[in-house]
Amino acid sequence: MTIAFITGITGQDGSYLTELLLAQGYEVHGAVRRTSSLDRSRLAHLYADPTLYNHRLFLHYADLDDPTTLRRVLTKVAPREVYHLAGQSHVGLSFEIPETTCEFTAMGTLRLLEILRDLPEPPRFFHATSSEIFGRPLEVPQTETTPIAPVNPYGCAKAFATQMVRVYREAHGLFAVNGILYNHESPRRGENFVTRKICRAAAAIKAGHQSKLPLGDTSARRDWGHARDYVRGMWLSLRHDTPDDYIFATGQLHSVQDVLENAFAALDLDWHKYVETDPHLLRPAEPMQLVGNADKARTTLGWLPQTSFTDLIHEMTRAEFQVLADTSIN
Ligand code: F7E
Repeated sequence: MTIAFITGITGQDGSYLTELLLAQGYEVHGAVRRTSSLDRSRLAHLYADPTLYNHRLFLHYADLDDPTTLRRVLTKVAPREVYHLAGQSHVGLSFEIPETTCEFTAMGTLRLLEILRDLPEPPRFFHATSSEIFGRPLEVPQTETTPIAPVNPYGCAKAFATQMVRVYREAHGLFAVNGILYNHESPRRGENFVTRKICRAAAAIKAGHQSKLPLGDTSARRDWGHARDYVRGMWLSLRHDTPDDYIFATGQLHSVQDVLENAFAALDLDWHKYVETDPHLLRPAEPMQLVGNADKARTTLGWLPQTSFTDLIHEMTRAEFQVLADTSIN
């Protein structure tokens, strides 16, 4: 049975990846942070299954700022594959907490690489990096060779980590892969990312629980796909013969307004009546034209995104509405 280790297992991507790996027959171990809340709702359906939890799915207290514990856990688990998904992932927030962002996202990745390098049999390593490394790119769409030019602390931290992964691959011979992930969403997305925020608000407005939706820049455009498609890319990239960097993207740009239109239309609402601009939600700098060319992942790994933008936003909106309907019944 192949053993995998996931940092960030309780997040959106971690939960989809865990489902995928368990379905492929893996034994899955995840690092969790000790917090006062035990809310790991994205994994709840998996630990409720007595055939999985503590049989093929294991959680360990370990964190990126505690390399001694991380080393001990990794030595004991001896995984064949490590998926590194953890980090401070909110771009807007990275302007407020740049040091924490760099500590976890940049230095945390370097610490993990150092630990892996020392293991008797270094595992294959996947690093979830981001289109934010390109910032305001010279090329549209971007490829794996587009120069790095981040415009926010989060992008800088990811740029450092991405380049370190390349260094460890080339200088130390680690099987280390950068997945350059464009925005990827789902009903499990964190509530302060714009797609989830909009879909939740549309459902709450429809149910009469909310009347206004404050937003930042609604003209901002992103390349949005479904998280389930992106975790399949992560897995495929570690099964390939050689380690490399891959863009995972849909190749299509949509605006925040397009998200609004699709989410509100799914519930027969007109978004213009509810949206207001909140200057606090405008970012000091916005990246431009972040849209990816995933040809390399398609030709080398056979990866293709399978969910359209419209289907994604409709799925998210329906899921929010269903949660409210279930709550009102209970
Ligand atoms: O913002 C604009 C905002 O926070 C998308 C992370 O996964 O993808 C994600 O980063 C756009 C931006 O995602 C609001 O200014 C307007 O232009 O959903 P987001 P993000 O910043 O693109 C990349 C690839 C990552 O790697 C990150 O980890 O929407 N926007 N109004 C807003 N954004 C938020 N959050 N909230 C608003 O009210």
